[in-house]
Amino acid sequence: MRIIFIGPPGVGKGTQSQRLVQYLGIPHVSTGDLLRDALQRHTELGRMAETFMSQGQLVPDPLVLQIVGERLEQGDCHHGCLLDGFPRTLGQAKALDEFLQQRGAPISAVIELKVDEEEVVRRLAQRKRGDDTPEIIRRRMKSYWEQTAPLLDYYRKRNILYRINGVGTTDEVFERIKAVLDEVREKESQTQSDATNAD
Ligand code: B4P
Repeated sequence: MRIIFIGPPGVGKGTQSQRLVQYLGIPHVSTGDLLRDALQRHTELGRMAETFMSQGQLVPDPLVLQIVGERLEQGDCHHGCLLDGFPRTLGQAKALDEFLQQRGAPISAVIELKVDEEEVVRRLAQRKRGDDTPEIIRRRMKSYWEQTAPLLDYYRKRNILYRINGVGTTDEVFERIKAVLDEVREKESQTQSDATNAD
């Protein structure tokens, strides 16, 4: 399965992804983690990304596409993965479509996690990561609504968008996502077996 997680900063994408990849047996591809890792290893890409991340801005598409492209080429991603925080712009979404089309690898589902802004600010204030200050959180929110939220329509039109309430305990939220993905997985295996029977 290929799953995309979309939602504003601090909505719980990273938290839920960690549990879902264990449940689904697919790798977790988080662009936030990949960029932070590049930064820690002092690579040139990491240094360039830091300027944007520390100011709460999205990292430019070419840098993100380079780092994700390299990750998705690795063998463990060939049969599926969970994309956490990618794509975040229309340019990234189109580049991903092209990449997957060339490999005959469709997106199974796009999960939109939703919580209200007050709750997000409260959660992030507790985490205390370098980019979790009130001013930077506001900028990250702005980037989300301007650049990432339009993607919801892009995937809704393709009937692969599922909206999940992210308020509640992590167990409750996990159960909601799991129920949706179980259904998607069931449909995928039905389609596969229909195709096999038709051959
Ligand atoms: P990310 O690392 O993706 O971070 P995020 O969106 O802020 O966090 P997430 O939603 O995963 O929240 P989490 O589960 O951790 O991005 C960081 C930066 O990298 C971006 O601002 C951008 O600069 C750059 N970047 C990344 N991808 C990019 C891309 N594709 N293009 C361009 N730039 C990109 O949860 C947050 C907190 O809430 C945690 O402390 C958690 O414990 C808590 N929490 C989670 N679920 C909870 C629940 N149910 N109840 C209470 N608390 C909960």
